[in-house]
Amino acid sequence: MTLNEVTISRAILEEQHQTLIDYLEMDAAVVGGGPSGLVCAALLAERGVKCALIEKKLSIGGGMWGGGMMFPRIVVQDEARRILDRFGIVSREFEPGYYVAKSVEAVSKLTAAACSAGVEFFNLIAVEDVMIRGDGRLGGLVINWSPVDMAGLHVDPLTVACTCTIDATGHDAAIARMVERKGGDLHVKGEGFMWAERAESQIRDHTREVFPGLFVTGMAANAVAGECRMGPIFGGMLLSGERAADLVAEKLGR
Ligand code: 48H
Repeated sequence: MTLNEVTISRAILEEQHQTLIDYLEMDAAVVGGGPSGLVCAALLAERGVKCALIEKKLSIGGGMWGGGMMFPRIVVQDEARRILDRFGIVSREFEPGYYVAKSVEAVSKLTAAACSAGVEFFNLIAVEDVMIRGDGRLGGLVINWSPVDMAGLHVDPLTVACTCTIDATGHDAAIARMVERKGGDLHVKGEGFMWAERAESQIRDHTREVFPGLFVTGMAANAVAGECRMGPIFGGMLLSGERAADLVAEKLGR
């Protein structure tokens, strides 16, 4: 068999072009591919929700790759260990109640699970704005290639329609801030000091629908609520992603 470069290019263009068209309308758009977004997307897709994950960076995984200060290990507490197990992420008990796992394995297995469940990934695409109409709901996202933003190019975006949006953009709570900036009835209080016990115990409660059609998960949930940060303990991220999936599935009647 001789390899034809034009066929290779056509395969990539036709496949991804059609995928993008297929996802111009979807049930759930998860913005941000960190741990909370990955768990949320994987669990939604497992329930048959048409779900895309939009990530502005090249790689999926957000802040989990780097573990704690670039030591590629994460800590997960007792309550969240079952989520590590569910995704086949190996962990070791360090002291009673504290489990350590390898961050590269954690990101890879969460990503693989999301792929297997049917999540469609759109990396290198940034959400730059939101669509809110007369019904007062967030019903769509304004997207553009991340390199367009990085290069400061004046290129107009495209849009996708989604019934539910999940802000999993981490510390920035980028989507919630867009709603606030454009005059939506939503106040992002901003993240508080480091206090692992407090931050981890509150994050599930802060994971909620903060604006019609917009759910927050992970660090974004704590940032909207003015809650503390927790450092490199990731149980709260996993539990928050799971909670967000439950809330969105309930909203969608799944
Ligand atoms: C598309 C975007 C956009 C955009 C951002 O930061 P993350 O890993 O998010 P979480 O909340 O799942 O996990 C937080 C965790 O990694 C962490 O930082 C912790 C626990 N910190 C504690 C502490 O005390 O510091 O991932 C968010 C992702 C990133 O990959 C961004 O690139 C992406 O969202 N993103 N994607 N469009 N507008 N904004």
